[in-house]
Amino acid sequence: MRVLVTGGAGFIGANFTLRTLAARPDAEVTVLDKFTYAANPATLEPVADRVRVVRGDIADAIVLDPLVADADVVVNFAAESHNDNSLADPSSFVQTNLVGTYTLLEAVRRHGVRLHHISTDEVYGDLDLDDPARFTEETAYQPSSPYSATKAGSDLLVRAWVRSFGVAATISNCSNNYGPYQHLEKFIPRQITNVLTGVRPKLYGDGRNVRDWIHVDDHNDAVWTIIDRGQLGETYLIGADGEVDNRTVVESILTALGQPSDAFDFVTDRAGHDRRYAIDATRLRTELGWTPTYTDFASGLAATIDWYRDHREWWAPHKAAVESGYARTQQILD
Ligand code: NAD
Ligand code: TDX
Repeated sequence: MRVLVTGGAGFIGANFTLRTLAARPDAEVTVLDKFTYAANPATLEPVADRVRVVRGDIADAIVLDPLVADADVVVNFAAESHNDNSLADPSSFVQTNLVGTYTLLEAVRRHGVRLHHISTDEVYGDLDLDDPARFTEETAYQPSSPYSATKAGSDLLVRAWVRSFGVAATISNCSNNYGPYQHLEKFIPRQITNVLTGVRPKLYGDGRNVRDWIHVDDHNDAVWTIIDRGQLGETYLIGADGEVDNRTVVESILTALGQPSDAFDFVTDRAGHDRRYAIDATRLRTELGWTPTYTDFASGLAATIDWYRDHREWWAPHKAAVESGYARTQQILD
């Protein structure tokens, strides 16, 4: 099978590429990636002889067209992905997440190629901490940030192209991923590498916001399950029952790295900060038979801490720039 992985040099797409090469000897993988600040070229270097890597933009139809024509399936991970950046400047989010997805849809439509579109649970907005509800495929879209609004729009474009033009597509909306090769701007790698470099972890707001954590390998196994057995035109939620509040995550990282569990700072809260996300993945489990491997967040987090401790060469050159960017907008609160 010829697989085109857009955004395949970023966190989830690169893990998908590495896992596909390891588990699917029949797969021929091409990565199309713009190599924005979020891509780390070091991630795919060890497999450079087994993957064709093209530097290009999903919003550029001329680059995209021959790659799509040559594929059996396109898996679209390419996106601007960080909420904080979308608050500072939404323009690249509109361009890549909306115009890019539109350009990709037109290419798969032209060539009759199957698409799987990767999306997020943030399209559903947020839940109160004491609300027993979780998101399902039927929950109404109510995105809060420029990032989640553009992801919601991209999902709606995919649905319209399915209905109006018969494009063969599926969509998945996944909860927060963690694991190796995640950019240092994101919560878990930021705090692990803070502690490893002698900087105190930084919690937004009161630290009680809840995220529903899933290991990136479980997300990517679910994506292959949907490509193999999902119904065309359908949406599947992906989650592994991993709800934890941010303060607990930071305390666990500090303890695992031998620091006092209260050695963190509270900083300026994120504007419009979603309170809680929670996924009900019953449909994926019962209809398609997917189950996660990492059912214990604590052990998945421990493995991730070990990975960052053992792979300083992957992240250390980028750490100072990420922290100085945050220092411009965030103040430590008393
Ligand atoms: P990431 O920021 O680590 O990687 C995104 C990749 O896309 C980068 O390699 C970047 O260079 C590339 N890219 C950006 N604009 C591009 C363009 N115009 N053309 C081609 N490539 C482009 O993001 P991630 O965390 O790996 O997220 C991947 C996908 O998964 C995104 O669609 C995101 O919305 C979705 N998602 C992420 C999470 C999460 O927890 N990280 C959860 C659910 C869904
Ligand atoms: O330094 C920090 N301190 C902090 O308290 C950072 C970077 C984050 N946070 C909080 C904000 C969130 O409540 O931690 C939580 C997680 O933050 P992010 O890593 O920025 O993730 P989130 O905003 O939840 O979005 C992520 O999951 C859904 C991904 O970045 C999205 O791409 C995905 O769609």
